[in-house]
Amino acid sequence: MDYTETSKFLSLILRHKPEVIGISLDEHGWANVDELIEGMAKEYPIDKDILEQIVASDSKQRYSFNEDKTLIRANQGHSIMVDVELDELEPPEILWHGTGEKFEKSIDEQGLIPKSRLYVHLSSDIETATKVGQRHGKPVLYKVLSKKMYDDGYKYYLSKNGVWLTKQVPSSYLTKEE
Ligand code: HQG
Repeated sequence: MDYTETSKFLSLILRHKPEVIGISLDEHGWANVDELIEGMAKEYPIDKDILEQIVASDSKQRYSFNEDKTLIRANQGHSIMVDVELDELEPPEILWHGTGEKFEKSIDEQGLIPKSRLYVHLSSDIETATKVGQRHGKPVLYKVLSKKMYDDGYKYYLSKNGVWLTKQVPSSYLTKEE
């Protein structure tokens, strides 16, 4: 069974719109597993075993359970104000951001901003950044001077599933890979 559509819906609920199924997330982004399954029942009927299977097999490890598996949350990517207790860390020298050509002019002027999400998403490898960029059309790659930013006082976070996050990247820390 292919649960791609179910997983996309799960992302919508746990990152953006829990109200769609009449549930809410707590301040740390957790949803109650029983409430979630009940709320999803009409459109995407699943049980706890299937949910566990989706979480375990997710290609980007987008979700986590708490210890006793009564709560679930997305590891990153939120647009709603939750604190998923991200690890604040020193980033590598360089990180990558993939975007679409249509955003290039605006990014060159304003730098990277989170738009609808809480953070700007950065990758440690070019391949991942390219894939992220392709979601927006013809991909454009930016190299981010992350260590220099960090040394200048900007905070960096690493999500549980390995995505680097920061609040913004001023254009002075960006170069384009032609
Ligand atoms: C762009 C996926 C104009 C930014 C991926 C991006 C990622 C600007 C778009 C995660 C801008 C926002 C996030 C500016 C930034 N002017 N455009 N100043 N600054 N942008 O989807 O990074 O599969 O919110 O470049 O793997 O594409 O969902 O962010 O193109 O980790 O788990 O505004 O989503 O993960 O788009 O993707 P998004 P993103 P999942």
